[in-house]
Amino acid sequence: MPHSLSLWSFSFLLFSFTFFFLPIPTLQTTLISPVSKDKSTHLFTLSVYLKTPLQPTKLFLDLGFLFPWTLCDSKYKSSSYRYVDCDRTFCYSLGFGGPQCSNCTETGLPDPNCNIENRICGAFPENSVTRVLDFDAALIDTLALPSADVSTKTHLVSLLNYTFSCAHSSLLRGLPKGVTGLASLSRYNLSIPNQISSALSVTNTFAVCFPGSSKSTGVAFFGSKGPYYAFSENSKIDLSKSLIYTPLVVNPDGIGDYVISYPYNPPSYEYFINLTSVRINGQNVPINASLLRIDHDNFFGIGGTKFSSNTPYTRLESSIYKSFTKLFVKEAASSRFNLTTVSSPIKPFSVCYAARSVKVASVGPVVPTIDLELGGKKGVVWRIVGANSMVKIKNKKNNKLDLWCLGFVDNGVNKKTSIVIGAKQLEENLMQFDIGSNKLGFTSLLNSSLKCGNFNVTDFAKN
Ligand SMILES: *[C@@H]1O[C@H](CO)[C@@H](O)[C@H](O)[C@H]1NC(C)=O
Ligand SMILES: *[C@@H]1O[C@H](CO)[C@@H](O)[C@H](O)[C@H]1NC(C)=O
Ligand SMILES: *[C@@H]1O[C@H](CO)[C@@H](O)[C@H](O)[C@H]1NC(C)=O
Ligand SMILES: *[C@@H]1O[C@H](CO)[C@@H](O)[C@H](O)[C@H]1NC(C)=O
Ligand SMILES: *[C@@H]1O[C@H](CO)[C@@H](O)[C@H](O)[C@H]1NC(C)=O
Ligand SMILES: *[C@@H]1O[C@H](CO)[C@@H](O)[C@H](O)[C@H]1NC(C)=O
Ligand SMILES: *[C@@H]1O[C@H](CO)[C@@H](O)[C@H](O)[C@H]1NC(C)=O
Ligand SMILES: CC(=O)N[C@H]1CO[C@H](CO)[C@@H](O)[C@@H]1O
Repeated sequence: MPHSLSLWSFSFLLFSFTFFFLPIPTLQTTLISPVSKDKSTHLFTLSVYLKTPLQPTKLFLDLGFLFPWTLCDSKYKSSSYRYVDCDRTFCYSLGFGGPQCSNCTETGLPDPNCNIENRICGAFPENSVTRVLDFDAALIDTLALPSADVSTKTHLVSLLNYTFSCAHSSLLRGLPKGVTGLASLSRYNLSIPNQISSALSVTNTFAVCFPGSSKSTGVAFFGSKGPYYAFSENSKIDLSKSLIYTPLVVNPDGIGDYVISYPYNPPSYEYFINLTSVRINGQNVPINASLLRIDHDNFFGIGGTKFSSNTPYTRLESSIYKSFTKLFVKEAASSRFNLTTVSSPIKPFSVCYAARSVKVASVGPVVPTIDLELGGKKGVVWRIVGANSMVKIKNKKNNKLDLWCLGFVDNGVNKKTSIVIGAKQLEENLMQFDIGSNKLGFTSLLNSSLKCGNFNVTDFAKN
């Protein structure tokens, strides 16, 4: 059984890196990484450079899993990688899920110096989509990302001590085609934003814009609270100025977030927000309020609302799903929209309309707006319009009647988190995760002339 993560020792490790080994702190450094949408899984990828010499690498972008991992097989060629010598306490403190030592024969890495007597730190990487767990080695190698600084346009900034887990190719099953690992953007110490922040002494903040189409490219900015420049009609717009803020809530109970289990209960490293009510076309969705709160009483952290980039559509607890869809259907039937559901919706959805009966405007299908009201300052609302609520389905049956379906799914009962906001609902929003001060900044919608593609980032790791 994997053991727990010891955080004090890990901070000690970073502490020593920070104060004794760091290169001279740079000026304001914003790193930029392309974000793309996978056509078949509807999940997102992040492009980075890895190894020596640097190789463009596509990773599955995950807001939730603890630490990054990468395929280490016979094709892993790099002159700069190294294992971490095993000392049980040290491996434990590294934070890859246990004090287990591994040996070099357990990874697929070709290692001419492999001596099975050389014990190295192990790691427990996990596929957050399929929830499959692996055991492999912890590895250190070079990660590099382009700098946003215009004066150094083609300049790459390197992290020489990027620390991640190796994984076997079987762990890639269920992830977008072409990816060779997972890019963790969680709150955990080993996530990519956290490693960038400590290695370069920059703010522990990242922003991400998930593209709404596999034909365009979005962006992730690391190490900066702005500016985030987008380009529209010959003008340059700093979108960090349009952000509105809401607190990021820390779920005190991380239990159940990952397959790996801990003998004690660390906090969740996922991003929760304080959703207090949901309105459809201005009408309140009746929700049992206790489902929206995180219940710490029994140390299970049940309830509440989080973001997840490993589920394509928002998942709602059953009773919420029922009242949500009921109200949506009622509002959509009102004279303003005059929409009647089809009798045979396409799974996993339950509310669909014939595409020809739905008008489409610049911000997507004209349907009732969904407002998520968030805690904190009054009036903070995350508005979901048609482009983010409806999914176009090419229907092969039923006389090829194309449909627009409400892109939310029933998550059943007894799941840890009541509302899991998925990929579809995150698209074409700029979201800033300020991990250092637990704040989320967002722009409710980029409009018809401004989308994630307007950050003008080119995906250098196209398959
Ligand atoms: C990376 O780690 C090695 C070994 O611990 C250390 O010698 C080196 O200075 C570190 N480099 C950076 C840039 O932190
Ligand atoms: C190294 O790992 C292999 C594969 O898991 C295992 O069979 C072997 O016993 C290990 N060797 C040592 C010395 O621990
Ligand atoms: C609301 O949900 C809580 C937790 O699931 C449950 O204990 C309670 O009975 C529910 N209240 C109503 C009125 O349904
Ligand atoms: C509503 O739609 C139905 C058929 O979809 C149509 O017969 C009716 O005239 C429409 N009503 C209004 C007020 O547009
Ligand atoms: C969520 O917001 C409500 C209403 O503003 C507030 O009473 C509650 O304390 C907040 N919860 C958290 C966890 O911030
Ligand atoms: C889109 O949003 C940008 C930034 O908020 C604004 O400058 C622009 O005028 C908007 N365009 C339209 C068509 O609404
Ligand atoms: C950004 O991309 C758009 C569309 O491809 C192009 O028209 C514009 O010139 C680009 N702007 C900059 C500053 O690169
Ligand atoms: C260096 C660093 O960021 N360490 C943090 C790792 O995570 C723990 C628990 O969240 C923090 O207490 C440390 O400060």
